[in-house]
Amino acid sequence: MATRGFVGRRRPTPPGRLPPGQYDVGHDFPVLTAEATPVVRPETWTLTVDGLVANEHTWTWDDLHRVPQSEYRGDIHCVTTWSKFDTTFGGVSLDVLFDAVEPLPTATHVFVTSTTGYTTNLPLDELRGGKAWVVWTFDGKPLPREHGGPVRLLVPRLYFWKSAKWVTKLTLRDHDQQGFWERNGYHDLGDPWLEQRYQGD
Ligand SMILES: Nc1nc2c(c(=O)[nH]1)N[C@H]1C(S)=C(S)[C@@H](COP(=O)(O)O)O[C@H]1N2
Ligand SMILES: [Mo]
Repeated sequence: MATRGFVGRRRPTPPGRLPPGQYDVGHDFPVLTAEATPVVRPETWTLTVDGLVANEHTWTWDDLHRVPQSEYRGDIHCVTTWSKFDTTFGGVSLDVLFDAVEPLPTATHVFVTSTTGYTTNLPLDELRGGKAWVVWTFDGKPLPREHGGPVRLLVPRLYFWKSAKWVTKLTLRDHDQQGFWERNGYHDLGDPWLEQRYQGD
């Protein structure tokens, strides 16, 4: 690798690229997991979108590979202050899934659940319009288990704790219900550009 001799020398960050209080983590991809890392088998894994929708639906791994795929190329920001530039994740835009289930007009928030019981909450608008994906590749390779493989949520415009690893359910609601970190003092929205780290920020 051409840059090996230069590890430790930080590239200057273009102005405006880092949200306030963040630093460029470089080539590292830290792993942050509150629970034990599960073994999730693609053959038995499913993704359900339910709650305030016209057509509740459950996708298998094979089903998800049959709908139009898309990629995210860009940065991610963890509330513990690292940001990672130029990531590439591949999967399916949540727009495709929402088009299938048809959210009811009363739906305003989404409660996300992982196979492990990890949860997080988001406004529905933050997941629509090309802003969120379920992904199973990172840099063109299968998403590693410790990073949420086989499938994780990706919501790169918000702090990375909203991007639930081993995601299995999205429930649309007419109110916000706090997830795991939010109940423990983290912000309900978590916009890195507004530095919404904790409740009250
Ligand atoms: N299921 C689950 N998803 C999770 C977490 C977790 O602990 N469990 N941590 C969150 C946090 S705080 C961050 S920063 C990212 C970390 O993802 P990574 O380990 O792939 O870097 O996952 C988010 N999704
Ligand atoms: Mo995080």
